[in-house]
Amino acid sequence: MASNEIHRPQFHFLPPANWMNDPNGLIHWKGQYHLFYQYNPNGAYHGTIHWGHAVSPDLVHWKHLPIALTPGPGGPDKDGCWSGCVVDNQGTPTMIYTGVFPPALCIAWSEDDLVTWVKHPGNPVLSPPPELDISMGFDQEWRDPWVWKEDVSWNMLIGSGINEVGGAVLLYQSKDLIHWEYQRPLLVGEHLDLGAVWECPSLISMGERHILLISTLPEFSHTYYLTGAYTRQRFDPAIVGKTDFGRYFYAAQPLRDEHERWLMWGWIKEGRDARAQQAAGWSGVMSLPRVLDLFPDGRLGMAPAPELALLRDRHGHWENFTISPSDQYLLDDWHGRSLEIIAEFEPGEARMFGLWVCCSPDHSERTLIACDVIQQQLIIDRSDASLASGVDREPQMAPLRVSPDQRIRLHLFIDGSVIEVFADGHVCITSRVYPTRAESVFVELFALDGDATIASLDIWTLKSIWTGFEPSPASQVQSRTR
Ligand code: DQQ
Repeated sequence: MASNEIHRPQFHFLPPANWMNDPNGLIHWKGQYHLFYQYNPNGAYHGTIHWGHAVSPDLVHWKHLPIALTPGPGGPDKDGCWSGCVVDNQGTPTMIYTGVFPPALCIAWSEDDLVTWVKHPGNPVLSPPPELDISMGFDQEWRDPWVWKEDVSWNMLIGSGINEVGGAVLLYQSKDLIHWEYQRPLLVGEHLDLGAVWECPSLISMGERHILLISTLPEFSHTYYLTGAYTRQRFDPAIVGKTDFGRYFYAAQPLRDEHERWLMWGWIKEGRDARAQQAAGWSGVMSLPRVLDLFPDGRLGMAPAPELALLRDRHGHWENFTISPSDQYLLDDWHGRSLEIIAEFEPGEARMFGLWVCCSPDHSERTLIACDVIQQQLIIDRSDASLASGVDREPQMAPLRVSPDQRIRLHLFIDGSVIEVFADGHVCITSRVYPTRAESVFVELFALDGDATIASLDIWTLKSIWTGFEPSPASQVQSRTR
């Protein structure tokens, strides 16, 4: 199998080829999940950004649809159709997105259930407010609208940065999605130490509380969540946390589905150099859909969508066994590049315990996923993940409460070069590894400096998402070309 194929995910969404970044315009429309995304049809690099489009009946199996938005020569989006959202405007799906350069708010709508889009002839409908000292980056840092309706008004957040102040989320209002009035900053980063610019903001409510999501520059590696209260155009954050500690999960966007769940996807960046990305012909992967939840203390709960169980194939299950430092626990019948593992550990005497994944039998390639009792951390160690050069190897760490008598639940997905780990329902690390050897597909369990117990262990091989799509009548209509 060519290395391009062994690293290419089978159950994470990505376009057939070329570059993908942020999820955009997520909407559950007439029973179908629509995923738009930042897409460059001209190569595996960021440039000439279009909106790609895919649809799913079940959150798991996806089907590619025609490109939804193309930069318009001479228009306000001539240099790219950057991120934004889609709302239901009294039955008309309406896109609010960022044209560049300079940044400008653009609108488009669809009259055929989201397949083709008509750009508003009056675009751009809004530009950055002249009264703010907006910082310069690509151009003025002002983009990525997030829109929702409250009573009779549309509200909009725009990500921005203010010189000498820091990241900012700006609040606007409109009656018709076309005429917007700047209200005030919803939040500025003055005392938050979360970077100079905030991208891809979104605000969602869960019960009485609200969660603001922002992705921050110049770090360009984390989507943060802020839990707090949104009242009278102000947001007071009480808790700040990371949606993912891995530095690859970025520009996350939520979706309220027809089952009244909040779901979230993020762009998973590559961990290999630009040359390798271009040689592979693809770059960027969409995360698995996460179901969001709010813990009583304000932390964001995140779990892989239960629908992903549709992908499960062969299954192994074990209960109550001890893992000792002196023994090797190779799950040799359950190996592969597409795996799901749920492991419940009782730490006991062990100082560290967990799994080796993507292991070659001689251990020349392997990746450590471990809980560290001393450091109170979840760790992914990629020092030996790949024999290739030009790939990321830094360790990834997340704070995790680990005590000898308390069970820890790790839920893992391994998919080509993507690893997603969910620990105890709220700590996530997304990783990228690029093992070179065909046999780097094994999983081993381990404990260090003392025994640990596996209370239960489940492992499944997973099927590809590109088979088994059952188009509903709506998506058959959508599959025609423009
Ligand atoms: N990606 C888009 C921008 C956004 C950034 C451009 C975040 O709209 O701010 O492709 O990754």
